[in-house]
Amino acid sequence: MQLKKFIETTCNKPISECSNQELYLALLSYTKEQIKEKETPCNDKKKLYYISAEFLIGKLLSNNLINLGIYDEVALLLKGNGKSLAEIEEAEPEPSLGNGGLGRLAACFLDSIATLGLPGDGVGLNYHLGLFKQVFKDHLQNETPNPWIEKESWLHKTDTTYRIAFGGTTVTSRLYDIDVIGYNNRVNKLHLFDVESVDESIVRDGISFNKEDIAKNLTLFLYPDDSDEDGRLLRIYQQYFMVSNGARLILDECIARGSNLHDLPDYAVIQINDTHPTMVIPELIRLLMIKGITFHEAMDIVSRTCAYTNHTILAEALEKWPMKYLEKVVPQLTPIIYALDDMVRRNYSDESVYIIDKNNLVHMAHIDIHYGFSINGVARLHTEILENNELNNFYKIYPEKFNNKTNGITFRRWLLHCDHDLTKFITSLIGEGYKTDATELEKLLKFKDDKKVLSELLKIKQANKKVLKDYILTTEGIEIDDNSIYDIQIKRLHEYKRQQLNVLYLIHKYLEIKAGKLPKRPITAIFGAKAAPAYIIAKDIIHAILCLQDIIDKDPVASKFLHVVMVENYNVSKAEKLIPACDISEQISLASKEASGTGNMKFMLNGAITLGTMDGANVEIHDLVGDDNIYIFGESSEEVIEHYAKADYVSKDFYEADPELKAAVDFLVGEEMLAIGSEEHLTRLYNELLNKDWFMTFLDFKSYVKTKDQAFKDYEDRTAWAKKMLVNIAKAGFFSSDRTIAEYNRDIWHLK
Ligand code: B1H
Repeated sequence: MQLKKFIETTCNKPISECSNQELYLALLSYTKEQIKEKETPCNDKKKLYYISAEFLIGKLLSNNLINLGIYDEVALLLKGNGKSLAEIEEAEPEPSLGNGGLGRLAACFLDSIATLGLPGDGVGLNYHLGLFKQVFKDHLQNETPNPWIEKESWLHKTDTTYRIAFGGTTVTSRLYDIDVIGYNNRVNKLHLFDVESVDESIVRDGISFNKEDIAKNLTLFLYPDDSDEDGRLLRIYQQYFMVSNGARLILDECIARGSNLHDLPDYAVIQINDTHPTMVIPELIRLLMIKGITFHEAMDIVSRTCAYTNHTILAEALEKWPMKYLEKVVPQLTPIIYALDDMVRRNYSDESVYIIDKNNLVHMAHIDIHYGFSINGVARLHTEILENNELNNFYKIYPEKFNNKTNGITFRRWLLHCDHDLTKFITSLIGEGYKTDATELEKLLKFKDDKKVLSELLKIKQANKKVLKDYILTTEGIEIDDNSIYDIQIKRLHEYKRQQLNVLYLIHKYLEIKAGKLPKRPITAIFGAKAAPAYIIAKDIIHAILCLQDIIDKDPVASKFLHVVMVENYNVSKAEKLIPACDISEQISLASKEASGTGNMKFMLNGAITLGTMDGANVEIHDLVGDDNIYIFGESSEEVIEHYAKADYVSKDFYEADPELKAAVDFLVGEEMLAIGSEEHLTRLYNELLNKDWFMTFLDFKSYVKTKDQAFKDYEDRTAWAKKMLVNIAKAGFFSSDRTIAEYNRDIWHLK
C-alpha cells in the first residue's frame, strides 16, 4: 500500500492530525511490511553466526528507512503534512542491549554483513531492562532500570523454544528476532533469546533484585552487578543460556540446510565476540556427542567452526571462572572442559597456556585460542601487542591463527543518518559512490584548498553545534555557547580511558582563568559516560566531573570562558547528536590499553579533529591523516609497557615535580570541591591518583596540556582548521565497517 494511505488508514485520520507517537507506530508497521517484502529464503549453504553478549543497536526506524532507500520519501511526505521525522523518532524507545564499543561494533557489523549481501545472523540475549539507565543526583550516578520493550516493537516473537538445563533448574527459552536490513541489500536476523518466566516486578530500589531466582531474573539486565558471588554466578547462567540456545539454533538450522553435522564447518562459522560466549565451544561438543559423534571428532569439528575476537588486554576483563562456579551452574560442561584442558596438558609443558590454572580458574580465552581456528585483535597495534606480549605464548604455538581486523563503523548510521546536511554536501561534491565504497571519500581531497568548500564545511559544523546547543538546553537544562569550542569525550567510564586526565586539565584551565589568564575563545567540555555499578573509582570520577561542572557554572567569570557538561544517560541516540557537533575528539587512553576505540572513527568521519595518544586505532588514524591533521601527545605503548615491566612509575614523583599538576590534583580535595562534593568520594580519588594511578594519568599530564592548548590555538585559523576537517573526512573511508567485514569474510568466514 502507498505510504500516505497506509498511515491514514492505520491512524484513521489525516497525517497532519496524528501525534508523533501515532506516526511512529504507523511507520513501524509500514517499515516491517516493507521488510517482509524484501525477505528472501536463505539459499546459502554456509552461514555466519556472530554471537555476542551485547548488540548496541540503537533506535532502528531512521536507519531502516535509510537502508530500505525510502528515508527521503518518508521525510518529505511528513514534512508536507507539518511533521518532522526527527521528532517522530523521539517516540521510539532506545534498546539498551549493550554497554559500549564492543556492543556497538556488533551492531555495525550486522549492518555491514547485510549490506555486503552476506548470510550472517547475530545471536544474543533479549535483556528486558538492558544496561541500567543513569540518573544524576547529588553529583552522583544512580542506576535505574531501562525498560525498552513495548507492545509494538521491532521484535518478532518466534515459535522457537528450547528447554535449557542448568545445575539446579531448567528453564524454557523463547527466540525473538529483529530484522537487520542491509543498505539496498539482503535482510538478515538478530536472534535474541529470552526466558518465558522472567519477572520484571522483582526489581526494587534502583536495580536490585534477588540474584538467586534464575527463572525470574535471567534476562532482566545486561551485566548485572558481579561484585558478589551470586552476581558472578548469574553471569555464568546468562552466558550458558545464550550459548546453549545459540548452539541448538545453529545445529537445527544447519541440519535443515542439509548438514550431517560431520560437515558442520561447511555450513556454519561462529564468530565469538570476546570471551562471554566462549562456552559455546564445550556446549557444541556436548551436543554433537549426544548426536553420536565421538569426543575427538566433535572437538575437531567445533575447532574448525569457531573463531574468536579479542577486544581487550586488560587483565580484569579477561574472564576466568572458578571451576566450582561452573560445576554448580553447568555441570554438564565441566567434564568436557577437563578433557579439553587435558589435551592441552598432554601437548604443552608451558603452564601459562593451560585452560585450568593451579587455582582452579578456567581461563575462557584459552579455550577459544586452543579450540578455535582464528584469533583476531581489533586494531593493528592491539594485534601486535597480543602477538608480542599478552598472548605471546599462544602466538608461538599457533602463529597461523593470529590475524588483525581493524574495527570499523557503519557510515549509514554514523554519517548518512546522523548528519544529513554533511551527507548532502559531500554528495554534491563527489557523487553517491562513497555510500557503497567509502574509500571514494578521498575524492574530497581535491577540494583541500577550495575556500568555498572549506567555508561550507564550517557552516555545516556551526549549524550542528547550534542544534546540539538547543538539544542540551532542552534535555539537560544547561545553556552552552555555540561560539565556543566543543571538546567531547564520550565512552564508558574507565580509569584507562582517563577521563580523570581531562578533569585535571579542566581544573588547570579553571585555575588559570581565576588567575587572569583567559582563553581566546570559550571552551565547552562535554562528557558522556556510564560507570559500572560496582566500579567505585569510576563513580568517584563522575562525582568529580559533576562537582567541577557545578563550581564553574556558578563562577560568574569562569563560566564565561569554560563550561563542563556531563550529559546524563549517554547512549547511542545522544552520540548521534553529539558527534556531528564536535570540534575536538578526546581519545586519551593510556597507550597500549584501548584495543581500538570506534568513537574516534565516528568523530573523524564527522569532521572532528582527534586529540589523542598513540593507542588503538588512533595510530592508524594518525597514519592516514598525517601529523598536521591530528594532535598526538603522551608516551608510546612501548614506553608504557616498559614502565609496567619495570614497575618504575611513581605518580607522586610527577606530582611533586610539576606545580601545575600538583595544584590541579590538590583542587580535588580543596575547599571549593568539598563545599559541594562528598569528602569520601573525592578523597578516595585523590589518594588513588597520588598513591597508585595504575593508568599513569600524571605521566602524560604535561604533554596533554601543551598539545591541547596548541589545538585550541590552531582552532582560531578557521580556514586551516576546516582543511584539517576535510582531510579527516576524506581519510575516514578506511574505517567503514564494510571494509572490516570484507576482511573478516576474506580471511576467516569464507562465505559465498
Ligand atoms: C571492549 C570490552 C568489554 N573490549 C568486558 N572489552 C565487559 C569487556 O562488562 N564486561 O564484561 C564489557 C566490555 N569492551 C572494547 O571493544 C574496547 O575497549 C574498545 O577499544 C574496542 O574498540 C571495542 C570494540 O572492539
